Amino acid sequence: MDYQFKDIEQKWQLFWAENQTFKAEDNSTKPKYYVLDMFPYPSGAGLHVGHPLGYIASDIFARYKRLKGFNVLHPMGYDSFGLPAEQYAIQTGQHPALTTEANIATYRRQLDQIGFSFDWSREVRTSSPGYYKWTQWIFMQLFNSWYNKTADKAEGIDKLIAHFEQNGSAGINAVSDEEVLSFSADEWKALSHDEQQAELLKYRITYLRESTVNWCPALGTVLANDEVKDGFSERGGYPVEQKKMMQWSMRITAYAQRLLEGLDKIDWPEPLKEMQRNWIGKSVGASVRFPIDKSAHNAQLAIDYIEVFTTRVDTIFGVTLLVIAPEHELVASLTTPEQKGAIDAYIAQTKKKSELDRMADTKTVSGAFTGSYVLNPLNNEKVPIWIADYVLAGYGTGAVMAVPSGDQRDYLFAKHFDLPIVPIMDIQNIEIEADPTKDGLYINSDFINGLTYKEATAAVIAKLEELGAGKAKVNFRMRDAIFGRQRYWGEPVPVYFKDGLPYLIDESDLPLVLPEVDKYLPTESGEPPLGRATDWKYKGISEYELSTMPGWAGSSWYWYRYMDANNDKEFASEAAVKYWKDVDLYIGGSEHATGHLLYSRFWNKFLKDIGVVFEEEPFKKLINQGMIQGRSNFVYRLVKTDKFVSKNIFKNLLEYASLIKKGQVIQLFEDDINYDKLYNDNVYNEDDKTYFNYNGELLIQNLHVDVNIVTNDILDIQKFKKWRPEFTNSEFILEDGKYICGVEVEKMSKSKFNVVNPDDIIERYGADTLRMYEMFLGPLEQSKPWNTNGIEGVFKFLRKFWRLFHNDQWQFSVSGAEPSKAELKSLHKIIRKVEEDIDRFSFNTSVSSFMIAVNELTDLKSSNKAILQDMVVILSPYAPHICEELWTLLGNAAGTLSYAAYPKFNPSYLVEDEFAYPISINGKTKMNLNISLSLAPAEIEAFVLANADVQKYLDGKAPKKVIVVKGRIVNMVV
Ligand code: ANZ
Repeated sequence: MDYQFKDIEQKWQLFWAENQTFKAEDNSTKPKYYVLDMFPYPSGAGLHVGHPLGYIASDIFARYKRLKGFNVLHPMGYDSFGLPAEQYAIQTGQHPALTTEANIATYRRQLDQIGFSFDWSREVRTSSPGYYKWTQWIFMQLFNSWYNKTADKAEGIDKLIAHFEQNGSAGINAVSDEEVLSFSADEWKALSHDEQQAELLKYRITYLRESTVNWCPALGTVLANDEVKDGFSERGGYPVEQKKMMQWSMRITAYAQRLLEGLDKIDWPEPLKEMQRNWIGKSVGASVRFPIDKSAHNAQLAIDYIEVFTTRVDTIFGVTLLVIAPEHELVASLTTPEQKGAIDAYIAQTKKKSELDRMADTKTVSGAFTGSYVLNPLNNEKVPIWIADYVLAGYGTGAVMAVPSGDQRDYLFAKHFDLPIVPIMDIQNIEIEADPTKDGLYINSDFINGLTYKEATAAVIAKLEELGAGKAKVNFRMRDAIFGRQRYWGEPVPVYFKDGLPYLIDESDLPLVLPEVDKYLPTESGEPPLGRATDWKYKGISEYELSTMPGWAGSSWYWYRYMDANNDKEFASEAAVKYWKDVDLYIGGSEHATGHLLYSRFWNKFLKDIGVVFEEEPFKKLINQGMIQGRSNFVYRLVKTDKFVSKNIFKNLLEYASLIKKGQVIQLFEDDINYDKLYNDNVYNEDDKTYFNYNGELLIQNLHVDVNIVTNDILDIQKFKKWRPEFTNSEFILEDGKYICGVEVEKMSKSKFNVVNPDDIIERYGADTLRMYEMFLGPLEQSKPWNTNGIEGVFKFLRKFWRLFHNDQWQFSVSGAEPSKAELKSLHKIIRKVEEDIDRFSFNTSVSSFMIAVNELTDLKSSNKAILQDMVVILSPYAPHICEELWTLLGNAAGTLSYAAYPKFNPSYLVEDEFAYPISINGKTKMNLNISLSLAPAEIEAFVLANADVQKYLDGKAPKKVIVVKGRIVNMVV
């Protein structure tokens, strides 16, 4: 029978599902291997051919590892909370759960069709209560923990309370809010319950605190920095303002150093690690306290100093102003009545800018003077306090000692406002940031004059410490992560309120199920949608938290759930976590570099600290698959006509257009163009349908056309006319009888009509062809356009492979004879090649090697059973359906080849590939030696040196140098 991919693929997909072929064992004597894909958000559009790229690669790897004797965990699930379903709910009233359910069904159907070897018995959905029960449980553990810096790990809040009861706050070295109280044990005990709880909140790893957020009133939610562009929401373009709100946050900063160090121990792409390093942003510097000059209006101020963070404490003698963020808590108290107008106006102006804009804008100089001063702790000089938006409230201390002679921004600021600039270095041009490591020695204070950068830094820190005015400090750019959205479709936070303070609900009340609401919009009073739920109170009395968890909650631990997906007693059993440990291979997009991948590492470390998981890092090896871009096709319409010109004619027209500009005569479309008019000024004439305007520019519209009605860039005219009603009467100006479309590579998107649905490819060629073709497109990590031009070739290859097992009448027929040397050589070449390729994740190169091997075997007219059976196993990770079918036809016991043994490479079959290497000693060829071409240079060297004749020439001496040019010559110098 000819290659009937449809029947074969359906048959095996059914077989795998019915037999749970890919169910991983939880207890196995085999070594474990965990292959994970980033699980998808099930969007309404379904999968396009770009989505499965990474899944195909990981599936090949998973199947390969099974053949190699591993117990493979290869699960799949859905990150199913998220905005699109909620937006749809707002528009249509359809419950997001229903939309999500329908989308998941589409995804599942599409995934099944591609023949993935997922263990579906472990499927997870972040939006199902059985799953988010454990997301809520983890939240509770975070709430019940604090970070002990001395132990460098999270510990139970009970331990902190016990310490407070015995010793008060003394001896606690914690990651906490800035303002924590100092108290004795007795003082602690004297605090009221509420006061104690408020204090503990400053230590909990997840905590409620007032923070500045990007608030979008129109969308009724807080937006992340990357969702805001130029002060407007990216979606919808609504104004966004900075607002202080009570928000749940996660103290990820406690883990900054461990997150940084862990990067050195994992096998991830270097650029990705670098992004995380930058995001974490470790800076080594000092904190310095500048005493506030209280002679003026603020004599009553309770706070005595402003603390700054600086990485250049050595420049302290060049400080001529202190700049604090407009949001700094002291602004109001520091502002003198005379300056109030200017300060208020400036604050109003900065509210419109997002933090990202503020960081990005290095040119605009703006700010206002508060009217107050601080004193430089080292020389007592009076330094004015300004506010400016280049200082960010959330970084360091939100205050900067500005050194116009040392820092470019400070310099621009001082210039703009005509403030003094005191040089710190003996350099000519202070417009260039002073770099003491290059520019040499200090000049403006006896204290450090003549010292080098290192010496000056150490001296200043020592002096500040002595004065109690500062100390060395490491700062991280990373902030605590906001953990809440004012939206409906997310995990409810398992918290209720009593007297304004948050408390966890009882663990036995988990999961806290998302309540029903009448509308998915904020309430009239501006509360999140959960505020609409009627009778939704804890134990019937207490208000619940109304915000829901952010998108990253459910995805920050999901790989553990797969280890024990159906456990309703624990998030995963200890035995399962101990067995599966961590993810050996994780494949997914690089867009998650600083989101998902950082949060996951954070939660993983926390879960390890509390003893429920055992590895410090969750994902040992990670690969970012490239994006499959769309390959868009275009048609060219002459404006205001139904005429479409083929691509090269359009290009000619462009050339002619430039000729007209130059006033040259043209000859084109004799019938269509009135030349006389072209030369008049008023060439553009609607009624005449002339195609050029006054400037000689073409009036041609460039329209995207659905790539599914274009084959090899040739438009199917009949289909085009039917594609949209407005094209029914189209006319075409063809070239060589065809309409050729233009091409451009763009993002794959519905609006560009360049989306290719895997369903269509599978319908035409089958899943095995799709799988191999996606790999064939190029290296996995690279982005590349989808281009169906080569897909026929891959399909033909599979048919040719099938053909090897069949005679001319398409009857299955293989021979049981001894394989020939040539056959064995072909086979073992490919065994080795594919093994090497897969181990390097180079899937595209394997595909071409398969093609070569099948051509070789076809040329050899091979139908040898032993050879072909091994071929089937090697190819099966790539094209599993056809291989399963052939495996059965070859007479193997009923069942799957998924757990067959991977053929063993035997180098001896390749030895006849020899080359007669000239052996040259001191420039003279002494003899030729036959050596296998498969040997590496070092092996060739060893082989040559061991040869008795060579030994004779060397006369017992070791050569000084041996140069092996593989496949050419061996040179020795003695
Ligand atoms: C004095 C100085 C002199 C500085 C000099 C630099 C050069 P990184 O490396 O990113 O940590 N800074 C501190 N807090 C800030 C804030 N909240 N917003 C904006 N800028 C802030 O940068 C630390 C440096 O950035 C600090 O060192 C401070 O300026 C500024 F010749 O202090 B420097």
